[in-house]
Amino acid sequence: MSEQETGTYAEPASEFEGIKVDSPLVGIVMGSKSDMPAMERAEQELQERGISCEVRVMSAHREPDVVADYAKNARLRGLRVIIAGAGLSAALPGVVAAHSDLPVIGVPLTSRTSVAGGLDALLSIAQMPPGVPVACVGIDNARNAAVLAARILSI
Ligand code: RP5
Repeated sequence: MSEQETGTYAEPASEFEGIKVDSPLVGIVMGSKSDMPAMERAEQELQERGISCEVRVMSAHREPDVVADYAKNARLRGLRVIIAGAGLSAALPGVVAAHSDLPVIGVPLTSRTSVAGGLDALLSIAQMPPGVPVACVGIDNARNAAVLAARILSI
């Protein structure tokens, strides 16, 4: 007999058990663990605004397949904006944008061997080819990436 016929219905709570309702809206990714101190400012800003986010370390050069999978699945997983920080030849934001149509905000970072105070990363992120845009905030300004993400989300 069907639920309708017996008049007994499954508890809605148990039906939805395991479905995460507060899945992250913003993905924060960075090319190396060494980028964490700078990128934590983006996480902090989003948390203060009550915007759910996730933080991952993945390198466009060292783990290209991981980055491609993450970017390809991002929209399906409920992400709406991706913040990507990297230093040196900062390919991460551009590679994420190549594999996803979500808005990508790049954060150029300084690192131990940066050239011209991070200008290497700034140009790597900003100089994307036509049709594959990446927004670019100031050097080491991960907080602004979070503020921009909030504006994109209108939250
Ligand atoms: C970039 O190289 C990373 O984003 C980082 O800023 C820089 C140095 O990385 P590590 O050598 O510290 O891992 O890919």
